Amino acid sequence: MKIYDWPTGPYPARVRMALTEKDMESRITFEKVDLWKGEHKMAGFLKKNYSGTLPVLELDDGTFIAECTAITEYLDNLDGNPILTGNTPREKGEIHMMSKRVELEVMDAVSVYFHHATPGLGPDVELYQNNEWGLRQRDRALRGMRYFDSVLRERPFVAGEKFSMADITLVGGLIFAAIVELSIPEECTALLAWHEKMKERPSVKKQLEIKA
Ligand code: GTS
Repeated sequence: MKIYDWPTGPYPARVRMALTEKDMESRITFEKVDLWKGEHKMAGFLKKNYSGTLPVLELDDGTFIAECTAITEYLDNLDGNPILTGNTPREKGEIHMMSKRVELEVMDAVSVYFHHATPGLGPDVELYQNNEWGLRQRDRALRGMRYFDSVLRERPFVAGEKFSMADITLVGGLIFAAIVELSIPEECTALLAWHEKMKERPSVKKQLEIKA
């Protein structure tokens, strides 16, 4: 299998961390797509993923799977041991819900802030920017961090008692927040403590060691 990605990118990081957690990296080859050159918006790449985003997984039969949630769900189920996306219907439902909530309230919000209220990927790639929308999403991301702080006051991991894809998604969101210099508010002590604990995991450590 092949993954088209940008190694330090926060979204591709979710897939890379999941692969490390599952010890599956040896089954994948990686091909870099240069975001700064806008290669992800060029016709050849858009045939692989209509949305023009990374990462994209290419299966050996030529099938393309885009969207981190779909890619990680596919990979997690491949070995018949879905430790990251849940074993029971209830676990699956809760993990999916919390992971989606992290996307909506933190990760995608930070992404909109980056693309709209900062120079983003530069004028050749950012063809439309709406500063006000970007700033609103920055504030949404900060509210999201406060929400996840309240969640983590009640339980050890984002979706409950076990580490899951929802934790990986929040780590990805916070990687993006650090890139745009959006700090976790200091009163979010549970979120900060959880983040420190996550940084000790080999999968997260490995991702954070990748140099741009
Ligand atoms: N919903 C998509 C997913 O979950 O896969 C979003 C993917 C996404 O936004 N990826 C970023 C991208 O392609 C990659 S990175 O910023 O994390 O490196 N951004 C480029 C763009 O122009 O949106």
